[in-house]
Amino acid sequence: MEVTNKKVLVFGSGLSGTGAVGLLTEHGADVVLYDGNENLDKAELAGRIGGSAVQIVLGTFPEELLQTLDLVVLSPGVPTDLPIVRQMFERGIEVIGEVELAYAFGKGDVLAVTGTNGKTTTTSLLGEIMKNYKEEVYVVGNIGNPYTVAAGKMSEHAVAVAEMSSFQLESIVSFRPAVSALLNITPDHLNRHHTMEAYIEAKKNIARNQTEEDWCILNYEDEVTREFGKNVRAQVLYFSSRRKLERGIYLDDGRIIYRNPEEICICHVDELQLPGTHNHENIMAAAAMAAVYGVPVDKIRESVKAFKGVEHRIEFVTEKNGVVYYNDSKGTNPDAAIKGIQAMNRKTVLIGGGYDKDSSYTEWIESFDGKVRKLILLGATKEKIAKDAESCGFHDYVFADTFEEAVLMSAEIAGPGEAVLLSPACASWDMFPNYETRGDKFKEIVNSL
Ligand code: UMA
Repeated sequence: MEVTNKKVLVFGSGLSGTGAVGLLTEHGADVVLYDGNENLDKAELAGRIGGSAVQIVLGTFPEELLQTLDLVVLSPGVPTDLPIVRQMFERGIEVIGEVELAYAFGKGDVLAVTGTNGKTTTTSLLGEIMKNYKEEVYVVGNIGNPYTVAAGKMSEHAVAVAEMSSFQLESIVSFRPAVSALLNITPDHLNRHHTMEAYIEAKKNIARNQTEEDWCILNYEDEVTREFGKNVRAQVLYFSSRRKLERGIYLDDGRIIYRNPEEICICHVDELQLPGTHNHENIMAAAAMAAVYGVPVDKIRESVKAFKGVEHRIEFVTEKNGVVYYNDSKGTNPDAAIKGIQAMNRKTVLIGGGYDKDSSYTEWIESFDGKVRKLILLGATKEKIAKDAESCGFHDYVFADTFEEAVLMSAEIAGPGEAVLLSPACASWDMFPNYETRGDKFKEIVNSL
């Protein structure tokens, strides 16, 4: 990709936007950084991008700018159907996502993970396995490290282990991972993608440019991903937590077996530090990705056994007065939050609610299975969840006005032998910049009890 002396607009000034500005200026582009939020501090932003000669535009988009642009780089949080983005497409301006830009400039191989849930755990573990095997490994993408920042540093021996969201995959053009994985697909982000079909299509983009030389790892127990396997060009390897596969990676009587084509035991689930079938699936996916890439099984085994999991995902915080506290702030959709509930082995006071992504909460409430003694609701979705709870015949909920109030309430309600679980089934964006800040706040309050 040639950007020298080209006029490039970077849309969004968050992590991805500032990463993209850095990469573009390094390659001699004439960059304009645009953000729709007029309340941002220009001086602070200029400082963040190294005080470079980049023009910063905030607030309403000045349409006259359109005629001057050669290329637009979208941040993942910017919807591709915004009227101004549509105008860019209509005018024939090249519009790509931040991931595509990084891919164009990055060197080496990419191993990419997507799916509705389990992405971060799988990506983190794969990152650990790769670091155990190779010198130059970058763990990038939705996990919180913009790919554009790493792209500028990569040599041809580098491996990028990339967590890819549907937002990021929506705007790729030539992004082609050597190994991809699509872990599972359940409804999420429907306010952005509008239909389940559009969400699935975005996810499938992960394998769009792969060829017969590449590999695609898919979940045999998810109908969408199983069917998808029939249509990808890459070599497919399935994982399954429920059956033995002729070729693939699967659980057999508690043992993780990799069979491609010879049969090798990676380890027994009792040797793992992460509980739950969903985690065994993530581990199988990461192990399979590494194995098809050529990592020796003993390296994989070592990393898998040492892996302790991810912060904010059913993370044990502390025990106070006989109550155990778990932070599952990463439970940002009903399906992820169901996994949180399933992992509890005692009566639970659950804190839920947050940003509205147009989800339905009935399946989540049905999964409570007598375990949830009280549900504390907060955020933009509290009324909606309460309505779904009523329709499911679950009446044990209360409302909290603030996050702090919700946590303090949970401590008052929970008794010895019980658990408090923050697993909101919603994104945090109505109250926090991200789920990490929400989880950190939870831990801070709990630890100060
Ligand atoms: N903005 C606009 N107009 C819009 C939308 C946003 O101007 O219509 C501006 C905002 O004012 C803001 C900036 O864009 O200043 C934010 O951009 P962004 O939302 O793309 O956020 P980044 O900081 O660049 O973070 C993104 C990912 N965020 C989203 O996809 C929403 C991060 O994933 C990712 O870690 C980061 O890039 C680095 O790759 C977070 C996430 O919540 C964890 N992801 C979603 C999820 O996991 O469910 C998809």
